Amino acid sequence: MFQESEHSHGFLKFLQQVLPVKAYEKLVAINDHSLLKWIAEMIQLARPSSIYVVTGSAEDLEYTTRAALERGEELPTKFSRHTVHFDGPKDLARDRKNTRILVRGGAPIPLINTYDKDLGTKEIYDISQGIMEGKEMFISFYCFGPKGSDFTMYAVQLTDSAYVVHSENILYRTCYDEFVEKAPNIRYAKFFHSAGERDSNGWSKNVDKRRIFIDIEDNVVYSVNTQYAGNTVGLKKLMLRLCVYTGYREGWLCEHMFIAGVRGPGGRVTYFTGAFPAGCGKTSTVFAADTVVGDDLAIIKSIDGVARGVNPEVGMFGIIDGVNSDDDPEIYEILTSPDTEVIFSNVLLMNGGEVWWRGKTGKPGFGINYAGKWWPGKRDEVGQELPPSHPNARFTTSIRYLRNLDPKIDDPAGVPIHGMIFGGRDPRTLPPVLEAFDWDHGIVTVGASLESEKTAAILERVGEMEFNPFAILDFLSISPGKFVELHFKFGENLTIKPRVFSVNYFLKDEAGRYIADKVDKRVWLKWMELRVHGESDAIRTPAGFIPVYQDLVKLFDVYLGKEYSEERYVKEFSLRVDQLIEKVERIWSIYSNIPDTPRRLFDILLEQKRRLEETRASLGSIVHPFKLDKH
Ligand code: SPV
Ligand code: MN
Repeated sequence: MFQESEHSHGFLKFLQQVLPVKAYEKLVAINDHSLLKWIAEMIQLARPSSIYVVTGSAEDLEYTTRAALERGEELPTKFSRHTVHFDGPKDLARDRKNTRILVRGGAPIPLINTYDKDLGTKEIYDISQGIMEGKEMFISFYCFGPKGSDFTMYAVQLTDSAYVVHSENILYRTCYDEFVEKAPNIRYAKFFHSAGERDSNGWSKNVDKRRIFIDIEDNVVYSVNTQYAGNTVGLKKLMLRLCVYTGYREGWLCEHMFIAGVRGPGGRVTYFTGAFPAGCGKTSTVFAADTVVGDDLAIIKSIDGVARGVNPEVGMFGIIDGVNSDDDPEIYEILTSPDTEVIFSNVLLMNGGEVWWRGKTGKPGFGINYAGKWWPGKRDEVGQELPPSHPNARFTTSIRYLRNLDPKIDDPAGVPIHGMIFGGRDPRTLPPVLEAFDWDHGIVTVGASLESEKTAAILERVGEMEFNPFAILDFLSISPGKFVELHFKFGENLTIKPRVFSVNYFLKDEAGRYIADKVDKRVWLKWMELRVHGESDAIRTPAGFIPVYQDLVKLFDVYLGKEYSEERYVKEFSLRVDQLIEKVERIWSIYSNIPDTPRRLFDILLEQKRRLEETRASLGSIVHPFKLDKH
């Protein structure tokens, strides 16, 4: 702790001692003593051997990129701006168990992993004593949103990982100047990260002491003994939790959603957001749209009664597994161009500097991957063949490389959101596209009811549906009940409420075959675009609106040059009433155990169930769409 008096600040003296002159000057140009004091405290705790302040200048960016290579956090490839990072075999994904929301007294929040704030802070401080000894600490500053925007939040990252800073320099807008100009009149999050001790492979050694603790009250996140970006890159999923909490207190939405534009008649662009659990088509939906604003996160506020959204990021941290030149030509081109800047993580780096992942042309050859040296046919300790690249291997690159990047990506006012799409992996129940009756109905029966099939290897549980409301369950810092209530309130203040849609690309027929083609999502998007503008009819079912057959025939012809048979329509859009009722019951029972769920959610579920039961009584368990009325 630092000695304070009216005229002298102990923390300033300390900073002056430990920082090189230039770095000290850069820091104290930020007129925010509480920030400087926190930085001093963290330096005193972690005891780095040197400190580097990243202002975002070309020199600083260059320094960080070089440091990542020199320190073996990233490895070079045959292209100078493509590098490979390995997280290590025990650090390949987000750590749900050790990611906890710190709350005073450790009060439980339904479905959220909480921990007593004092105990958590003490634990982190104990683990972090001297954790940066012999290492350099980077201090960097970012905007979470466009510059000069009321949507934007701010963040300071302290880390001993050049890989984390390099990632953030790609994924976010560097923002040191804004701190100098605006602090202390800006609100910012503080991220403290250390990869901890690293072994000869560069992997974090003490993963048993991996902790990701999120202090929502003080806007601080601590992350130690881990490297995987979902655990370490402060502004990604750690910021999301802080942002959700701030939004809840202030009445706006921070969502795990993409933002994309769909072109309609006359060239108009209509914006949609979309929430999907991992592996359910989120990225492919973004690319099936016509313009891209963002691929992962959205901040949505009501401005003059209109929901407007910004993408707080400017880069993508995307799944690379399966990315191939036929299905994902644009991403593939970015990932294989010699001039782009890309960090590949947990792919195969072959001898000779070529990168390989599942989906890349050519065969994988000798090299290194997430588990060390790799050769064709290599087996792990239990005799299982080791895949060359990991299923959660990823790429980090700028969104600005995209040809169809939306010109409004940097617009401080964001874009108007006319529709929200929710999608899961659902083989049995939901049709490919469905529109809710209204905002509240959509929030309850689509967003808050989002589920996705488990694809884990636990055989007897495959096919079970996993509850993931708004595809944000892993990132919620408040109760799901409160999150639903927030959406109701948000809707009340809107004069134009976004339409709410459900999509499902994974419906199977009786023989267990997927019915839809990968490309079909483009048609569902175009249908939704027309619905938003009231330019397409629909059939009213007890669960929401579905497309009219003739409209789909036209859309398939115009956008895909394909015939759409009546047989397929009947397969895809026949209402599976028994399953829909079961879904309502499942969701009902989950929220029954969440005490702060608003009454209105149960009312809406009950109405839905009643409508479905009435339909079943008159039309049976599977209802042919032609038997239902046109709206
Ligand atoms: C996700 O899992 O939703 C991701 C990757 O976008 S992570 O950063 O790990 O959350
Ligand atoms: Mn995500």
